[in-house]
Amino acid sequence: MHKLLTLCIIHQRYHVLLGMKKRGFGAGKWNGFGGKLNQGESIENAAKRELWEEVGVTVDKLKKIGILDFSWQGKTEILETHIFKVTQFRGSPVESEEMRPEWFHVNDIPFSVMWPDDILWMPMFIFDQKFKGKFIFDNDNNIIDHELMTYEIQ
Ligand code: 6U4
Repeated sequence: MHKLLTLCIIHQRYHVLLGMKKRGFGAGKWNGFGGKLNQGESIENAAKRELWEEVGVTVDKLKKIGILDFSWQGKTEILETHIFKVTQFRGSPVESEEMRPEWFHVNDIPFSVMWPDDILWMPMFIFDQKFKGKFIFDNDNNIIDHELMTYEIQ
């Protein structure tokens, strides 16, 4: 089973905005903002909606920077996650029921409290290098196999 997900990280020069996920999938981790698509929704619109719902900011322009497939050993589900960089937004980030936002310096990203794949692709994200890949996790969310490559998304 293939599911489409979005993941948006706001990047402004030396800082990125992450959210502490308060509930649901990945709770207790710092992560970008995003989630599943609603029925009939485009990937970009889903990304914008999640930014509004989870952190209260409005975005006109998104830059797609990566596509990663996440899956788990012994399970058929693949989470095809479209990763976007946001450099301009309106409004100020606010805490929601799902996320507590915080700015981090790019040299001080809390990788030990993030999904273990993030440390591998975040440098490409920061340096605007587009990428694609796949990560396979065990039941404790450790990476057991992965592929990651630079890639020109149209
Ligand atoms: P809802 O429907 O909002 O309750 P929830 O369980 O909160 O669902 P979901 O599925 O909407 O979460 O979104 C999961 C989010 O986590 C997406 O933005 C993608 C992101 N995510 C999933 N696996 C990840 C991984 N390995 N690394 C990463 N982000 C990941 O950086």
